[in-house]
Amino acid sequence: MAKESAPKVLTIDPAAAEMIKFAEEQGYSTAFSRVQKLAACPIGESGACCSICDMGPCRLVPTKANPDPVGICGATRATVAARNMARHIAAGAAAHSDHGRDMAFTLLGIATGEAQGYEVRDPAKLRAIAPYFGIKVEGKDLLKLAGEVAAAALAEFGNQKGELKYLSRAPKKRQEIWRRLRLVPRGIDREVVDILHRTHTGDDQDAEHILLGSLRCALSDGWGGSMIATDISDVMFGTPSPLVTQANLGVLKDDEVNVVVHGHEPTLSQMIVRVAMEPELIEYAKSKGAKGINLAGICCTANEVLMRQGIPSAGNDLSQEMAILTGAVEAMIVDVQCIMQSLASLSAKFHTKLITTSPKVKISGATHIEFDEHHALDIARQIVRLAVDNYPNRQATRIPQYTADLVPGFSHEYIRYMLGGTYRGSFRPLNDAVMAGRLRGVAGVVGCNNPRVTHDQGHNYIVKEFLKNDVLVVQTGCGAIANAKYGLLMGEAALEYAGPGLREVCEAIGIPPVLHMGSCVDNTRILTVLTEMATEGGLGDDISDIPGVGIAPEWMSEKALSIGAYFAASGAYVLFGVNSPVENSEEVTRIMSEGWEKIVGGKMEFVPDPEEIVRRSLAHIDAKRAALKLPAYDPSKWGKSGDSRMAELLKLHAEQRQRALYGAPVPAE
Ligand code: MSK
Repeated sequence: MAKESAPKVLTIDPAAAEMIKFAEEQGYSTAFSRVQKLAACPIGESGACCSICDMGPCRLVPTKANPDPVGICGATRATVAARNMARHIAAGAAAHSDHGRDMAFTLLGIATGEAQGYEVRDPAKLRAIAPYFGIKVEGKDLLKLAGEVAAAALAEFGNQKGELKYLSRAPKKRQEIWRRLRLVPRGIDREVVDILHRTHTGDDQDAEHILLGSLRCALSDGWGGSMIATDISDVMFGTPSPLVTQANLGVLKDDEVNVVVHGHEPTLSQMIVRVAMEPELIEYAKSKGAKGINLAGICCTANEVLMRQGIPSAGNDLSQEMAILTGAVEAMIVDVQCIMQSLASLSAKFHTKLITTSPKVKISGATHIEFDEHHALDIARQIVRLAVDNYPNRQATRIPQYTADLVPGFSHEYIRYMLGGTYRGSFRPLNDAVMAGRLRGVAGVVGCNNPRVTHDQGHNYIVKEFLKNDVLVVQTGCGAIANAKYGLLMGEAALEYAGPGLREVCEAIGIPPVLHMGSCVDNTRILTVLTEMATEGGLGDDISDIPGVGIAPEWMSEKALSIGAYFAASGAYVLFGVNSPVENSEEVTRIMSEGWEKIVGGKMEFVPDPEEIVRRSLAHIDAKRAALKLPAYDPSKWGKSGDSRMAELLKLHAEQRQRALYGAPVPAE
């Protein structure tokens, strides 16, 4: 039977549902309407299409008459699926890493005095990362050090031989595995090019070998480009620590100029945050009849300014069109990645100005104001002024009145501090909680939205199941916002959803049961947490020993595949929802799961059913506990600490909040 192209329920987000209904009534096209008309290509979806040369494209679909088809050149289903996967991973690694490169260039601009408006906001982080690049800190002033770190980071892209410097941050045992398997990335650009070369027609035609190459490329993202992006962003804009802010479309304001930043790189958005607070621009907005300037974000640019300045998020990936449908957005400013082309035609139906800003990204129909860090403040002012000028053109608005509070900003530095304190920062309490069984394990639930499955439902269901089972959850990207919208990133969520052991941990430390760790590039913060856990003692000596899993329930981007692959290569069990892009080859499916597990200790599986994801995850966590000879998970031992009356009151408060937000205890699953 043919698969449905769209889920029966499009979203669990009441704000998005309101906008979808409006779009349907008015005949506006959105991802939610297009997915109902456009079924996924069954050949491409399963990795059966080879289009890398002009003898094809060849569709390697098995039939009764030809159960094991090959391409015109003789390429097997395994080779084709592996090549496609490797190319996806290389594209994802390239996107993330290029983001890191841009951050390094801006840091260099700070050092040379050419990056207008930027500064080193976190000197301690700069001093902390310099030694990884082999740079001595003592006796150097900040700008000199910034220049040396930026130059060393940029050199990592062009390295031809040797090892990426950040690999030394991984557990020793992990580094040995990589060296033994020749998985050590040499230079970031070199590994991306290596994949594009070896997957050219007539090159590498051994599925296992192609996929090993893709792991090396992914590692150059996770322990290279993305980690550089995270670190240098922290240096320039500050290392995040918890603060309170809000998420969902209700953060847009009816009486203010709404400026929405969308994409990934924080360089321009940070300047927009700054200039939107300038009295002259606020006065200018007032002169146009608005009460002020309201900033909000979408996707990971949102996460960048959310966790550092508390700028609210209007939503995740599938909310980008919804924001325009409110009629209340004067300007949507986009940089790179995850920007739907449809924004141009949709915004043309409203007064919204869609502004592209990256030298790499233009969209027909959008206004292009090219970003250049040498004139960042001037460009940010020009853009905000343009948004203000557009306010008088606003027609009727329909902002769905849904918002939820969240506490983002759990950098690994903050987690270390909150667990131990200023003078004895440590991951010991976290390891102790896992060893005792208060925490059954840990999970990273990350990644995108995908309209082929119900918007936010996979994230929401899986996270709640983990909480119930005493699994501490960390999140990044659109997954974090998916759960922020339902109050799961607040302390009260521990009382409402957490099992007894996890609740005790949250009460003792004073944290939400779901920790927001940043944007997609910030998955590297999770690598650092896992490394800290592995080296702290008591949970083995490698990431592969830790009772933990990584999940991307609603993935859609190539970056997600790169993230999954670098976590697997680092020893983690990674599960993807939605569908399998290698389904057409049992061999490739097996290599990426059992095969990788044998050699690198981590694996990558594609499991569309969220219940099965939870089942496999918990089984894996329990097996890792058993391998470490930790006590079997027993929730009946926990939950007797704390002030039970206070817990009741807080639970009541949490229920009232949910009712106030959504009119029902919890949005339907
Ligand atoms: S934005 S890559 S949809 S997480 Fe980072 Fe969201 Fe996925 Fe884009």
